[in-house]
Amino acid sequence: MERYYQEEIECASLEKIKEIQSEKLVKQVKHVWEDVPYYRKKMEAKGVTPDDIKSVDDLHKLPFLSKADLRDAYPYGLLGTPLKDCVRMHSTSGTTGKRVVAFYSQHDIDLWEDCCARAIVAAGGTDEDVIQVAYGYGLFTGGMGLHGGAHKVGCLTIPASSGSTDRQIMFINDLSATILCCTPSYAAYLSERMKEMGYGPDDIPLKSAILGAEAWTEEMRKSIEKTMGIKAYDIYGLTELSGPGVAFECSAQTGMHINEDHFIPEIIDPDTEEVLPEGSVGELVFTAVDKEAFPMLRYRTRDICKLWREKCPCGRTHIKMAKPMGRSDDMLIIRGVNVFPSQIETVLLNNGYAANYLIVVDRVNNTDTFEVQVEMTPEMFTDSIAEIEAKQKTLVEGLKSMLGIKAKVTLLAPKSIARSEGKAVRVIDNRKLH
Ligand code: DLL
Repeated sequence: MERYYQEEIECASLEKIKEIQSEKLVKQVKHVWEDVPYYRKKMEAKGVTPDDIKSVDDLHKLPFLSKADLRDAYPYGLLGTPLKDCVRMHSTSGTTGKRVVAFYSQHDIDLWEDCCARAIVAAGGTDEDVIQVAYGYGLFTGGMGLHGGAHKVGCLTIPASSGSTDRQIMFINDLSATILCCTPSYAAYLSERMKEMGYGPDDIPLKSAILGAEAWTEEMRKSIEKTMGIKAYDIYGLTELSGPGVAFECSAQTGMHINEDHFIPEIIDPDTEEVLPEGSVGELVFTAVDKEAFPMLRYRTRDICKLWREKCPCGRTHIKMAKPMGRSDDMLIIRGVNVFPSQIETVLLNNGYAANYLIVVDRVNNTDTFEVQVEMTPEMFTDSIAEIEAKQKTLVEGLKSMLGIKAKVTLLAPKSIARSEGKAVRVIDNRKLH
């Protein structure tokens, strides 16, 4: 039987959701107009006042916020409450060096933890579970966010933080951890280590994992699920909006439900800023309608995504988002062609490689060079030049048919690319185009 953390709202009718969104939006717009002079100025420049916002249908009238605004207003210019009412901050890297700093009141922490608790329950979590949080604790939101959610659900929480892989594996086994929370690349690494140590899927006590903070493919999910004998759920979020838990996957594993009673999503054309109809691919924009201390309205995430509504077998009614397909700002344009790292990963995994790869882009004599370095798995490792060349050729062809451009492929020995304990670095762009 499907369980929910907050059933009434998670399964509310569309009509009810719109009513809640409208009521909260009207209140939130008044709040920023009165308390955030930076945003009020933006509204005035666009000729909008709180009187123009009567329901969620008026959302498009409001100005956007972007990372550039966070930089301009750094550090306190977007605060919605006096600093003395804030109880926490988190931070992440910004676009040009300045870090993004986000602030939380106790109310904001509470809502954020509720969102994470919804995700944990959707992944099968109850107060009987032992949850190992292997996202980084500290300025990054992953650790503290899932930690707070786990407490709300009543799980025994292991605040492992990231790193110390052998210790992670010891706790998973000795304390019979049933739910693992970390980045998908770290989950892949943990699963690889456990396999090497001789653990088969049936020896590992874990039943599920809640993985997010970076892009990962279906192929990577299947491989993690198989190696550890678990179900792996996606979770999405960003620091500016709170952290993990903006959206999460349910047992259907077909897109993530957005917690739309707190975050109203839109999809826009990143160039024209025009709002696109449901189902279109474009940039994801969120309006946080409950946040007091750091009230983000129409925040441009730069994540390229798609939204749709469907009758989900899990019973939740909230709108779904696809796995982000890349970012409108870190999408690579190589020889004029748009390239998403996830496309490359798909080709590699479909050809039996693990997600241990680097994309290296440079510009020589005014022409882009494009190299994909990937590790051979221990099973396929060989030092026969002929065999290596044949394998490289297969990948070059696979990438060509996926992307339409030719890449140089370099096969590396197993374990030659440094493993990440947090978000993996997959792209090295030496072109310095910005
Ligand atoms: O990564 C929050 C988080 C922590 C989410 C733990 C999930 C789990 P930031 O460091 O601010 O916050 O990075 C936010 O990461 O705009 C996306 O580009 C990317 N991202 C987050 N979750 C996913 C995901 C956290 N499930 C940025 N799939 C976002 C793909 C993701 N990309």
